[in-house]
Amino acid sequence: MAKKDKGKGKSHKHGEKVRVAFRRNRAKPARTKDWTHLEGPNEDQADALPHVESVVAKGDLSRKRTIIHQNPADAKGDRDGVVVAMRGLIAEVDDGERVWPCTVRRILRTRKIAERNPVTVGDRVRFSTEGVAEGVVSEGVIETVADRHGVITRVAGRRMHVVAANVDQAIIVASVGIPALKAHLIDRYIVATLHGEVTPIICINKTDVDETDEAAPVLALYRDLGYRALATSTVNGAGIDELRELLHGKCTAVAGQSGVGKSSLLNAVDPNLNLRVGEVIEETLKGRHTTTTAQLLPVSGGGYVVDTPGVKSFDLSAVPLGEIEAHFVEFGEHIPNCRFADCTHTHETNCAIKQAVDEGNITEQRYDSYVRMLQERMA
Ligand SMILES: Nc1nc2c(ncn2[C@@H]2O[C@H](COP(=O)(O)OP(=O)(O)OP(=O)(O)O)[C@@H](O)[C@H]2O)c(=O)[nH]1
Ligand SMILES: [Mg+2]
Ligand SMILES: [Zn+2]
Repeated sequence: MAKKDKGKGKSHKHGEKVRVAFRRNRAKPARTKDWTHLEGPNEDQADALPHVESVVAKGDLSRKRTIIHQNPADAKGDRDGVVVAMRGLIAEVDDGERVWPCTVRRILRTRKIAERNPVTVGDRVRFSTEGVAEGVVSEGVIETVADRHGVITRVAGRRMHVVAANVDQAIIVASVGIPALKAHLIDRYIVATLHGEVTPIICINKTDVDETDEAAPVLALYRDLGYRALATSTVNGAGIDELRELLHGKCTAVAGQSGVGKSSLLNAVDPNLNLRVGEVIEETLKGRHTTTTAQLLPVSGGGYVVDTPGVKSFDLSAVPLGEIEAHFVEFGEHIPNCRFADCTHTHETNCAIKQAVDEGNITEQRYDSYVRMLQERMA
């Protein structure tokens, strides 16, 4: 597959054209490679799917959608791909050539019922396209899903929803101005992220309107805890280069309240992403949920991002109660010194955590966050 000039691709605007071009691409015969070693609906085998890394720019219209190397169908018409978006029950799967709308094999839906969604954005899947008509709602059927690492989970009502899978790190975006900076919310995102085995990175956006330098102490706090924390502005460009560097070669989910500027940040990092951003609405002081579904996108320079929709409240019921303390890194060294092995660090006497708070070794803010999360779960 001949590589084309990447710069050339970047000079073109995206839009509806992207999809049209992919449909045209279909005409390409692509059944040369031997994938028989991956045959069969076996999850262990599916796990051996080639690791998706390289972004091969194949010309002007494919940059946004080309997320895996060339990956022709095997003799049975099965292909490997990555789920780039979910539209209801339809998974949009990119096999490196084009995006295929796929349904999920019933057996797979049943097997993964506990997880609520058997397939989510970022999943590596094997799907069959044989005997499926072109241009209909679904053109393929997902047969297997590779084991996941790094998941972003959220609870919708009473059901667990995996927003994104195979994520290495999450940029937790908060903002100064509107919406206002809420450290407690950052702590909640950190706990949720660590629970999913994803590395959190804290980002405080809209620093161009930070007249009182509100971001600085918050950034300092998280840096002290050992987290990467950056200040950004899509208006004056602060921190954008640093953010771009952080995304390089990784799969990064971008999470945070609606209106903090997640999509704006991604557009600043890579203008070709051309994501929809919200309008400024001063009256309501609330985000408008401009991004409505998570989608996986390659960023120029290498790496992938999952832009996620903001949520109003962030439910932590996916995290077992006893696990919460483990996600407050600074608690770790003190916990063994609590008098009671099952100390919850709330009402107990001789609690090393409370003592550390008194002595200023754990901040009030972090301790309050912990207590709030615990109380909420016990209510
Ligand atoms: N002042 C200022 N405004 C910004 C900045 N970044 C984004 N905004 C504005 O914030 C608003 C929300 O931006 P979005 O990028 O849509 O926010 P989002 O986090 O993607 O929101 P959802 O998709 O609803 O979750 C828009 O009006 C942006 O113009 C910034 O650095 N400074
Ligand atoms: Mg958005
Ligand atoms: Zn304790």
